[in-house]
Amino acid sequence: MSSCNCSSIHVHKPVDTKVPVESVEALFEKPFNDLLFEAQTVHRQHFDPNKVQLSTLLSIKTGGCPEDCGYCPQSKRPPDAVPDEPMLDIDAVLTAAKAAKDAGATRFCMGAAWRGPKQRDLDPVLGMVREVKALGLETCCTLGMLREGQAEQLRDAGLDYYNHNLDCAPEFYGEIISTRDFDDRLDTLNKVRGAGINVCAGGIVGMGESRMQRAGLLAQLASLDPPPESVPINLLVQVEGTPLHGTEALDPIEFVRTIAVARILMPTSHVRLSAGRQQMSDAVQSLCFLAGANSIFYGDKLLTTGNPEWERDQALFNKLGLMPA
Ligand code: SAM
Ligand code: DTB
Ligand code: SF4
Repeated sequence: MSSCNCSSIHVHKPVDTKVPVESVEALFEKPFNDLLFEAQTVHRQHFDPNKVQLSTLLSIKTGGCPEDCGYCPQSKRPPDAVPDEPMLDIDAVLTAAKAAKDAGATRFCMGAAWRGPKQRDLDPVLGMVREVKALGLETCCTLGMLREGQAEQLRDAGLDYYNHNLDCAPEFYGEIISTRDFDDRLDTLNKVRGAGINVCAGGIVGMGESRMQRAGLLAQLASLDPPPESVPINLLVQVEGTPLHGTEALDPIEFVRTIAVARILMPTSHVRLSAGRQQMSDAVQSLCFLAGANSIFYGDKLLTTGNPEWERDQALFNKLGLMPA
């Protein structure tokens, strides 16, 4: 399986997966109430339905990325991209991590706008992982593609989770990114799994993909063996200047369906309602929790774009009787 740069008119047959795409599509086709009931039933078999895990993000190296991911404001290709900034120092990282812990987060996720870390980039990150972990937080990193031996170094520093998203179905991939292919992503996930680090892998919807392609993304994630412990489902945050700015918005009900299908396919994974929450009403977020989402990014910033303020999330949790896990 490799990426394809052919035009969008060319229709690809879905790639064969352990979990067949057709069965995933059949879930998407169910009446909404039946789908949500099934998702909530599955959810209750494995989790406390009123608990939500809180992860806080910090961009430790922002902007100037050589990759061409069409959704991303940190790629240096768009003319008004986020400027290239130096890596944060350890004190800034620890200040942010302590604030996240005080606000109730249990996991701290450090992201870098890299294709992948060079050894001289990884060394300071290992120190950050060690010290954030020493604060009593779970640690997560998202640094791009990993080379041989890097996952083991991260594990030895105390990394609990590595986030690396498949982003979209293989059939759609070539329309979004040309600088790395789908198999490169699977390869990094294998390295993470092989080192014994928990896998955090999800994708983005609302990029103009078809329902079949949303099903294709979830079929790929559910076919990872074992499935990822953590599955972030991002709704595209449309940033001006990025190639995907202006894409037709995804119907919120279809987004809720995506969460429900993820929950049914990966019953023991944490499904994270991820990017896109700032633009979402409380009602749509509540439906996502009913559909089985049991994790969020918590804190007023994602990497470079906004996320609901702590106070708004606390008010929503109070309204719904949700508790931090
Ligand atoms: N550079 C590394 C990489 O791409 O692997 C790590 C950081 S990257 C920003 C992490 C993930 O954020 C991407 O894989 C993508 O799924 C998500 N992401 C980036 N920009 C986004 C956007 N505008 N809307 C939604 N998700 C986005
Ligand atoms: C994930 O799946 N979503 C997060 C995290 N993993 C790294 C990133 C969302 C980024 C949204 C755009 C931005 O803030 O730059
Ligand atoms: Fe770079 Fe990651 Fe953004 Fe792609 S998603 S442009 S690799 S920062």
